[in-house]
Amino acid sequence: MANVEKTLVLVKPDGVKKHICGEVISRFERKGLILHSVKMIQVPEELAKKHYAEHAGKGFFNDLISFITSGPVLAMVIEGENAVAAVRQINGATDPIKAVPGSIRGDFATSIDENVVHASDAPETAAREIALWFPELN
Ligand code: FUP
Repeated sequence: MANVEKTLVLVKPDGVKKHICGEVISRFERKGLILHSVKMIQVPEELAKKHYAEHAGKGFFNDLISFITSGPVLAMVIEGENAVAAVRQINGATDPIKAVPGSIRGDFATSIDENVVHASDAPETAAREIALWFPELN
């Protein structure tokens, strides 16, 4: 297998409340990706701010932090060939209204501020985010 990658995926509080964690995991597994590590976490504010550091100072930053800390999150490391791009394709576009039906966001969300899932956007981001959410793997 060429280009095996790991990527960080979160089922955000809205996804956990909708009881679709299993559905989300199924979609990755169906694609042939592997569930490498998984945990439920009540996100500390400090972790949330580090995770979303690239958005610090933007108008929606405070709402982003409030939302991700509002309830339990399912954090996982997904592994497989081209995992970063494959997971983002399965998740669909950031804005659920632009996400195609059949993608997670296209099927389960209507609003950009509650869009069910997060996934790393590049291999370098994945390395940073995995170290942040799963320090025990280092
Ligand atoms: P993504 O790479 O798909 O996770 O999306 P971004 O890094 O661009 O945005 C991170 C999160 O910020 C998104 F999941 C939703 C939220 N967001 C807003 O709430 N409003 C915006 O205008 C843009 C992003």
